[in-house]
Parts: sequence; structure tokens; C-alpha cells
Amino acid sequence: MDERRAVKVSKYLAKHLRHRPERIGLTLDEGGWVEIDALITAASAHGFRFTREELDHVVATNDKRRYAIEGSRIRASQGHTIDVDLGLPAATPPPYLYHGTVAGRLEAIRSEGLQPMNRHDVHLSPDRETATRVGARRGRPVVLTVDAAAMHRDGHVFHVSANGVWLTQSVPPRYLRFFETR
Ligand code: HQG
Repeated sequence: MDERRAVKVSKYLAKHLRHRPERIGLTLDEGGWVEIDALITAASAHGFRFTREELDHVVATNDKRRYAIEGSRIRASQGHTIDVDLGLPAATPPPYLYHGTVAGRLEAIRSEGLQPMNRHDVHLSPDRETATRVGARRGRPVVLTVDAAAMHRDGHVFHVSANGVWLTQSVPPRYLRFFETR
């Protein structure tokens, strides 16, 4: 399977497992899971064909391990805009976490802190490199350091997704350090 095809299948999965399952007549359960057979059938019925082998390949080789398979079912490990409960246990974060964004967002972030915007949670990375890549999706990246230890001490709840993304409801500005890359 070539890389372009894998990216195409992965983007299709993200769209329908995180954002718009109803577009192809799918219903996810409350945990975000769907039967793989039902997904393949629904996709095919809506004009996008892929095989179970291609799906397995994408899940296994995806750069960010965005999808998880359990038994006959699949879900996105994080990043949903639709209402799902991933059922992740609360976890103790490392002392610092990182958030990649761009300069144009800083004024709002300085006043309101980090907000989940369209997603369920604010997404934080365990290292600067990952956060830099996340920020670079939108322009020249700016990496903010989050004092996760202090947040945790103050009662903020953290979860870590199956693919290592740290999730929390919001990050008030007092826990943020503004630090620019490059
Ligand atoms: C910004 C991708 C104004 C925030 C990535 C970001 C990640 C604010 C944007 C995952 C704000 C939201 C998530 C505020 C936050 N005012 N802007 N108060 N608070 N923002 O895409 O973190 O490829 O929802 O800085 O790699 O960029 O999809 O979040 O720029 O892991 O698997 O609002 O998505 O992963 O954007 O990215 P997003 P994100 P996938």
C-alpha cells in the first residue's frame, strides 16, 4: 500500500470516526466504537472502497497511532468533535506538557488560557518536538509550556489517550509559559 493511499484512508477514518459518522449512516457507540464490517460496508455504499487488509495496515502503521482495534471493532483514540466518552482513566501527567499553536492565537490564549475549541479537550504533547509539529499545521509554530504538575496539584484532571496525547478540559493562563520556537 503506498503512502498516499494510506493517508487517504486515514483521513477518511478520521472524518467518520471522529467527526461525521452520520454522513455515511454510521452510529458509534458511547465509547466511539463501531464494528469494522459495518464501517467498510457503509464506506463502500458511500463511494469509498477499502479492504480489511488496507484498514489493518493503516491502523498498524499510522504515524500517530490514531486508531485502535479491539476485537471486531475500531475507534479513533482521540480528537473527536462528536460526543463520545473514551472511558480513559484519570492519569498523573509528567511535570511539564507542551502545546503547539501559532502567534495569531496567543492574545486570546493569554487571556482565556487554552480552550478545547471544537474538540472535547485541550490536546497536550509530552515533548516539544511533537508540539512543534502540531503547531506547524497552522503556520510558524509557537510552543507553550504547561505546568502540568501544578495543574494536577490544583485538582485539574488529566487523561492520556491510547496514542500518548494528554487531554484536559482547559488550561488557565496562569499555568502557561510562553516560549517561541525559532
Ligand atoms: C487554539 C492533531 C484561540 C489551539 C494534532 C489550536 C493534535 C485557541 C486551535 C490534535 C485557544 C485548536 C489537536 C483560545 C486553544 N483562543 N485559540 N483560547 N485555545 N486555541 O486542531 O491542539 O492529526 O482543535 O492552540 O496533531 O491544534 O488530528 O487542536 O491551534 O494532536 O490526529 O485553537 O490534532 O492530531 O485546534 O490539535 P485543534 P490542536 P490529528
